[in-house]
Amino acid sequence: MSKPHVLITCAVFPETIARLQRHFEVESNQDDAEWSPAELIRRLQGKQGAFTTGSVRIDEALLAACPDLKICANMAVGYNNFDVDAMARHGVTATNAPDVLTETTADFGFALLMATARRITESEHFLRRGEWKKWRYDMFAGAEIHGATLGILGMGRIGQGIARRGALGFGMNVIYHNRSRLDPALEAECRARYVGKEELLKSADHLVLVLPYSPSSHHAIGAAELAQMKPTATLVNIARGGIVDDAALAEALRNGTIAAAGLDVFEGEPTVLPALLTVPNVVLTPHIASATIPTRRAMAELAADNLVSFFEGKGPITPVLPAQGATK
Ligand code: 8YV
Repeated sequence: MSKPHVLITCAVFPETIARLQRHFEVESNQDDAEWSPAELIRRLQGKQGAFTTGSVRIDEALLAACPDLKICANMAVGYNNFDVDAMARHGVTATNAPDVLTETTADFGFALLMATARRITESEHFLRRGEWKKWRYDMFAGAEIHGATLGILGMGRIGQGIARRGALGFGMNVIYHNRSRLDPALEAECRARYVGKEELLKSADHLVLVLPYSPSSHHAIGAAELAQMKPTATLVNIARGGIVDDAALAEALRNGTIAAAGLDVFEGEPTVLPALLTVPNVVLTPHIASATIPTRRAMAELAADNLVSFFEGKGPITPVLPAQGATK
């Protein structure tokens, strides 16, 4: 029996390719070439499976042009690069990579919060520029972390991980807002109190965004929301670009509406709004929240496991709704 054909759309661990080659005819992209939508469609001809990342868009036009495709396995927990309704219509299964990155990503969210609140990169740049001439009582004075109020918008697994770190590690008062409230036992375990969005914005000393991107979360934090925050507050976005209105944020950072921001994700990334590059009170990282080798390995392995399980007829391991179980 001939093996299914799979396209790996990005550079991955050599062992991931080797594993997939045991099961499939594989075309890979170890040069990490930037493929246009037309090039991606061309390469997907005759392929039944695709190994994707969060930057590979799977939409109606692509699906209509790739009739052989049966499954796309994302090496990411977020899947806003998938038009899941279109995938369901075309009978293409979508899978993501949840759980394996939760703690690593929560660690990074906390690291970014601390770097932002304690002005770590801003002060490092000052030092590297040779501007450190003497000690001063208020030099790079930042915001307290321990005992402060930590606000979390989006209380899924990663949000819960951040809540635990804040409450248990730093004695923070944790408040959160989410589409739905956690059950009381989980709330108690995370030591987090549910509040409305307005109270979250007004009360948080540090606000961390961990909600998925969807049309309804587009610009969930814009000029109006930033204006409700404390002028001493920090904002951290490890969720998705587009949840924050980056132009409004650059303006808010410049005029002191809020004190500082830490951003791992951007609207239109990898392009970053030039206005953000010139404000000093923002820590910028290139979408690396899940970037540790063990975690990236686990993400790649789960994406590969999904492809193997699917083509062995056992079904996808971590399907994404609403295309759950949809097969061709
Ligand atoms: C990925 C992420 O690195 O999992 C996610 O949703 O944002 C990151 O962990 C990125 O999406 C590449 O696939």
